[in-house]
Amino acid sequence: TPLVICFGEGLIALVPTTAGPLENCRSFHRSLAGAEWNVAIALASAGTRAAVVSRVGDDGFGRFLRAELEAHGVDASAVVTDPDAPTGLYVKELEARPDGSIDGLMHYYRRGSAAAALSPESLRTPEAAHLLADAALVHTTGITPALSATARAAQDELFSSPGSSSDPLPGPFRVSFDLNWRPALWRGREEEARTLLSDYMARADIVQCSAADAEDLLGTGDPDRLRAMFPAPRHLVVTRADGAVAFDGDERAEAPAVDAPVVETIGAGDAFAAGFLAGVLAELSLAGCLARAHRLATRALTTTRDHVDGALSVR
Ligand code: KDG
Repeated sequence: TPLVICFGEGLIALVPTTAGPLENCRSFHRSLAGAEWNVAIALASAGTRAAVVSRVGDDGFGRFLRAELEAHGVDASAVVTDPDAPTGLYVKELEARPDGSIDGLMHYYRRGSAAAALSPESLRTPEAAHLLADAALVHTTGITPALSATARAAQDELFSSPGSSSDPLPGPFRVSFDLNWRPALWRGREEEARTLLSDYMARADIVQCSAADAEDLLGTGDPDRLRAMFPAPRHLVVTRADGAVAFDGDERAEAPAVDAPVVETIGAGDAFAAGFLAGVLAELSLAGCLARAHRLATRALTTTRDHVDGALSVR
């Protein structure tokens, strides 16, 4: 069965048990986060072979993250432990809106993290090279190149044709890219982000993005306009609150969002992305890929965090 490698930072999420300013929050729920790690776990849970190439600190958080991958059947052999740099984390600040819903603000504590030291060498450790040689697909996002210049250099290599390098990566593999626009990681570098992330979108084989992220970064969230801007990727998926539109070459499919009682929105976008990839690898029809994506997203939305102890509890 095909192997998917997910390349990016695993994080610890600390989510307060009560809403309100952080200065008033005494207790926090700890879980696994990181878009690419969520995708790996959702893939493995859906029966697709998945591995993560990444770095964690030599600390309790890093050991927890690695153990979570292993507990969910994700290959963690290419997750390097950095003896010096810490595992990155984010803290969520919850605000109760007047209508009773909860809004969350993310505070990142990840500069100088172990994963910020991801680099082209990270793709060439014996473990990573072994996995890349076996990979059908490498999945990454717009978050990874924001981490550092070296992480970006590694990501650039995944998107460049093997012939263009004197030290090519093992392959061939297809590349999957989920835009995951995080303005907080690109402050003051928005133009650079726009150029770089559009370039990744143009070069990937499978591209996924939310309409809101595309609108904010590229000026449009309209699926047909985005398809006109990015005709090259075989698959392009644009998600909206009310449903998703997917393209496979000239084919177009649309599926309304599944109506489900929402218990937890955390990680639903990543579960959706994983479901679509699993569908593509299983060679389902385009409508079938969207159905699988919605199925995994719905499972994430309707499962409480405690049931999965963070497995899908991200965003
Ligand atoms: O997609 C969920 C991510 O936003 C979350 O896991 C945190 O990876 C993360 C990030 O860098 O924002």
